[in-house]
Amino acid sequence: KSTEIKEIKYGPLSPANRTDEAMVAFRNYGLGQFIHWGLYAIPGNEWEGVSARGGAAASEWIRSWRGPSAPKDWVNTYDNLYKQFNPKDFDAKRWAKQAKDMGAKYVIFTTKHHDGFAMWPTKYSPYNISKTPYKKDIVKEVVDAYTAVGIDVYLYFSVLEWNNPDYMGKEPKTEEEKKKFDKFLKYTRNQLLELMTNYPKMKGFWFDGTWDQSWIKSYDFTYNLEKELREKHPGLIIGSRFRNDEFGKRHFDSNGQMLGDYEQGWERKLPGDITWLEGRDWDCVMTIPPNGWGYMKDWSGIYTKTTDDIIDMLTYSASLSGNFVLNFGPDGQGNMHPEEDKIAKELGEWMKINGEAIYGAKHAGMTNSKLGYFTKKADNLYLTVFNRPVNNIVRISVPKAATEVPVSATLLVNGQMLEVRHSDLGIDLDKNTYYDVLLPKSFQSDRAFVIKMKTGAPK
Ligand code: FHN
Repeated sequence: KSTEIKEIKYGPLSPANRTDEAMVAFRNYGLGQFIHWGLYAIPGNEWEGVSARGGAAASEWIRSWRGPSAPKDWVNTYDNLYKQFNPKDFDAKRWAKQAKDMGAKYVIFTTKHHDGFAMWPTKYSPYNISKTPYKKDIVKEVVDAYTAVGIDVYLYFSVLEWNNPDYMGKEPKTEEEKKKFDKFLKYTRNQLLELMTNYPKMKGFWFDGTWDQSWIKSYDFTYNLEKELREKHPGLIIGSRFRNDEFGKRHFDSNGQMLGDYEQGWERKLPGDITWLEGRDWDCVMTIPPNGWGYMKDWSGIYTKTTDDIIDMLTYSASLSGNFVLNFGPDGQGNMHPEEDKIAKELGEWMKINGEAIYGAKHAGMTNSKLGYFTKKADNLYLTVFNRPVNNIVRISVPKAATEVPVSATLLVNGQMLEVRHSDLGIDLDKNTYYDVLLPKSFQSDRAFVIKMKTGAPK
């Protein structure tokens, strides 16, 4: 890895680790909700009884369904779905209440996915919600309903558009191609400015579909566009997926500096450890099925994550100072999948009791525990226990030289004081010493539970 620092003209446009109010709020969210909703919710990953599984990458990619199973004239059928989009059960207030009860502090909503269909009445394309039987501005309904319950709204925006004749994935070469793509870039800028103007309460963008050469080579345009967006919406938060430097480096520029306010690379995956972090902000976005962000009618035959899986990933993310964003894919009528309703309810019940160990909590810098994950907030140290020791002794490993050690402990769920003892095992080979928190046998829990500790100087 060369250590030579490159001269970069199109590097970061915002300081690392911003300390303004908007960014501090982002840093402390802990839990978010992603919603993928659009025309792809109508087919729900199948058509006339034929599953698109195997023929299309994922539910919201169903327009790209190819191969022997794909229905005849499928793309044309898909592009005309807007004529039947009329979600009779859609109620943004109901979604917002569910998210509030789940404990989400922010929501990321798909204003436009790769199919180019706009969920708001954009002036810049006829392919939008106003042309459907539903007619009304869904983005406005979502922004207003979620903001009203105190959940910050971020707008997902796909740059690439499969249906747009001016879009091309490859780098424009001929004069005609350059003219077309310039028109597309202007259209993109217009839509982004329109979204910020129409929905001034939005807090940021979650960009996607920025991996093609046409966009990557437009680094001068994207640099100036990001600058303009930030100037016109003070405090705006933009992730690392929006643009790249002049050497084509995405997420992090050629000197390893993050290109955006938070790292957006953790999609359906989580960092192995803290080393990559170096104080950066990040979010992990996660589907409940293995893949598939939009609605899927059929969840059979695949592993779909349980509430306990979600709690594990959420707590793990917080233990590495990141936000965890759980995805929901409502159906064509505006209802969440029953499994999503169930998980939202159960997760909310857990967060009501244990959210203190997540919201605003960060990496604790403790020696990893095999029992669960540490988070830290002010002088509180939390251990969320997933693997309860059979002897009820929660042994915490602390470097012998540590100046801060656990000095008292309670169960977060009921405030019960727990005995803490220093068990110096005298193992000379081991630079650590141990503090044991003793769990009462009488305490039982069918989900992960949190031990809240105060730390102080060793006695
Ligand atoms: O292609 C999209 C996909 O449909 C989905 O929107 C995810 C969510 O972050 N992003 C892209 C895949 O990386």
